[in-house]
Amino acid sequence: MTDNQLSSSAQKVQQVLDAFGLKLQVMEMPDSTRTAQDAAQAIGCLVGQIVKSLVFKTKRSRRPILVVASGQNRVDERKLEALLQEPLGKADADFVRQQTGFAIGGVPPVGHAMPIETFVDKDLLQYESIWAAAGTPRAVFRLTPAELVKITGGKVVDIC
Ligand code: 5CA
Repeated sequence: MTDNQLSSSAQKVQQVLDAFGLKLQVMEMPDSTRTAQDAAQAIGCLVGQIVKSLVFKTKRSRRPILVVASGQNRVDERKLEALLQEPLGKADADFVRQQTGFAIGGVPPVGHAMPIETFVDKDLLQYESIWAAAGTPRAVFRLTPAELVKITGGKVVDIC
């Protein structure tokens, strides 16, 4: 299914999606999908239907934590700390790149350099379909909330 000419980062994500056997198709858009707002505009969907992939870093163990959140929501770090039972430090752009293998603006919910403990914002579950980044600031793919939960192995939580 790696048919259309995807950039190498987007191809990597397509291969990971193919491995799940879910027929999910990465698309590279003519316009930027760097932010949730950009992506919603480029796709023609609600901002809430965009899956933001936000990387956090635990303060003591310095582990990466991925939160996939609805594009209109702000993650409440206090709630995340309560779930983790650990304070959060700051994840800078280098940490995100190092842990996921992707640059901010294109971080996909799956296919990271190493598996990352993941939480799924429950607000995403209200939509029939949602859109996530696929490795670059122009690449996205459409999926259902159930598929997102499945491929991330994430825990659905109230985190906003
Ligand atoms: N492609 C779109 C959605 S399809 C996308 O990736 N959106 S995003 O929201 O998941 O990615 C941008 C996010 O990266 C921002 O919401 C912000 O939380 C985070 N971010 C932006 N700049 C920095 C930075 N300098 N350090 C750490 N995180 C950052």
